Amino acid sequence: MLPPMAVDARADSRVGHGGPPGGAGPAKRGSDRERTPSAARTRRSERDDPRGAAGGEGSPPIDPSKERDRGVATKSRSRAERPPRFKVILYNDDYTPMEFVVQILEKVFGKSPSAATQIMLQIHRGGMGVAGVYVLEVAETKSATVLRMAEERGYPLRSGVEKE
Ligand code: TYC
Repeated sequence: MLPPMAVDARADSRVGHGGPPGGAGPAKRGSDRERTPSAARTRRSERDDPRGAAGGEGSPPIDPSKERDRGVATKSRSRAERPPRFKVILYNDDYTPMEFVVQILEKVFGKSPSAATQIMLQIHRGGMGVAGVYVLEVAETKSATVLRMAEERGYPLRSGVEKE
């Protein structure tokens, strides 16, 4: 017999199941529960902020003129700025063995065997697929590694880099 709380938690964990198609992997019950409980949200009463999303993560409003008075650098760059990301794309061909593509996805892109197989099949059926997303330099290095490894074995596997 489950205590009432346990029953509630299980009901909560079913909320918001909207993963990508084909995501038939094991359900991450733990993380679902962390993300969804409304109880956890209401507990944060100190962040009861009527400004909502416009207030930006509950940080106090910053008056740029005051910042200048205090000699704080105020270059107008957004706090959350991050370098652009680039997709490494693999393209299908008729000759590169499936096992080799799976190996590449595991070794170069750090995919699990099952994720690597799914991505490879997606490329095989759809013509191309995303092996991973990185900052430009990393994406280019990985793409070059793919081409070199394929070339070494005489496979025509192609890869490229595209802005996300
Ligand atoms: N189409 C290839 C075959 O049938 C397999 C393959 C998959 C090749 C993905 C390239 O990026 C690729 N052997």
